[in-house]
Order: sequence, then C-alpha cells, then structure tokens
Amino acid sequence: MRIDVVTIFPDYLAPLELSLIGRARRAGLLDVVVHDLREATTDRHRTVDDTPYGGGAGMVMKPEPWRRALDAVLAAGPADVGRPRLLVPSPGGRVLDQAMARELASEPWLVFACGRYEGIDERVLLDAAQRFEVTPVSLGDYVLNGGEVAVLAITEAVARLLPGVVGNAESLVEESHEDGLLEYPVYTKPASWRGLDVPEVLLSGDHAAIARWRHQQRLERTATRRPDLLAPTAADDPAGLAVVPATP
Ligand code: 6GU
Repeated sequence: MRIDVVTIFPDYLAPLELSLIGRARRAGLLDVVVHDLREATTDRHRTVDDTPYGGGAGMVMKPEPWRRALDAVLAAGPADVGRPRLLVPSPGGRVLDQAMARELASEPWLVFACGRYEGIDERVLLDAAQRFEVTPVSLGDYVLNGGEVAVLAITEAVARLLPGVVGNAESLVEESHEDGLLEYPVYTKPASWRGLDVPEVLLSGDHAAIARWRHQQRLERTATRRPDLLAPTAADDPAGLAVVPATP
C-alpha cells in the first residue's frame, strides 16, 4: 500500500518510522511519503492561509498550494492503481470504525490532506473530486488542532490489517470491534498479585469453559461500557424515534 501525507508539519508524522509501521515500511509492505505543503507555495513567505470570506475567527487554507501539492502527489504516485482515495481529516467527516479501517486496508493508495486553522477552502475538495475519491474522515466527536494526529491513528488502524504487518494474524481476529464486541480481560503471571487473583477458570485447563467465560465477559463488558454496540436502541436513539412497533 502507498500512503501520501500532505501537511505543514511533516515532523508530526515522524512516529510513522517507529514500531510496527516502521517495520512494515522497511519490509516494503507499506510505502509512506510525507510532503510539506509549503513546498507547493510560490511566494517568499510560503503562505498557506488567508482570512475567511464572510468574516469570522481564524484563517482558512488557500486553494492554490493544495492544488499544486495534490498534483505533485498524483504525478509521483504509483502507476496503474487508479484514482487514489483522498482522506481529509475533519471533525465533520465520516467517523472511523473498524469496518472503515478494513475498507481502507483494501485500497492500494491513500492520500491524506491535513488541514490546520479553520480548515481548507471548500473548493479544494470539489476540485480534487475530479482526480481522487474524496472522503472526509473523523476520529470522533471532539476537536483536534489539525489532521496530523488523525493520520497517525488512521494509518495505524489500517496498516495493521495489511497482510504480514502484524506477525500473529490470530491476534487480529479476537479483538475488540472485529465482531462488534469488546475484548475479554486478560491476565498473566503471577496468579495472585496484591491480593487480586486471576479468575479460577483460566487456571483450569478446561478450554471449552475458558471460551464460554471469555465470551460472557465480552458480552458483559460491551453491555456495561458500550451498550450502543449491542442492539442499536436506547443509547443511539434516546427519543425512541427509530423504534419499530412490534407486529401484533
Ligand atoms: Cl480527523 N480532525 C480534526 N481536526 N479534529 C478531529 C478529527 C479530525 N476527528 C475528531 N476531531
């Protein structure tokens, strides 16, 4: 998979050299290229932002450096893989979940456009839609200062799903969110620690009993911590608007 990132803070992406992602890059499973948006400016001050039409607080990212930067990404990218996916981190985007991470992991080429300030001139995305499949993406319902942290999170969620990136492929299947339930609690030695004992069943050697216990723990945990992941009823729909009346 090829990933391009356009940002005014290339150093923010330095962690992509580390750990699992860094190893995947060195192994040739993942090709990450980070581009400085300011390289696509032409003025002496390398200006990337300007005041918003209509007034209001903050600054807006100018269209022309973005157009030039995205053209350069397209020109230097892999041939014969079709239109890249352009992911635009934004609190107003589609909220990333495990299903979306899997969808992105099936793409050959992802391009991230990191906005800062109040955002990118809307016309950049309209214009880019002629050459990219544009998807605004959010990490959740809170506000970050810019897209760079989201790129780190999304890249990690996606890259670990690529074949060969996570050593033990089994560790991918029994995880939180892979089947809609949270993970069961885990323990290691010692069996007793500060008066806290590992649940008896895990020491029993009874694999069927352990599997039942773990499944029960996943259900209880999900019901307590994330009831919205179970039946999409009350937590998702407090007004009950989506409740379908039972058929008589
Ligand atoms: Cl993807 N970007 C920004 N700036 N804020 C966010 C976000 C993304 N996801 C949640 N908040």
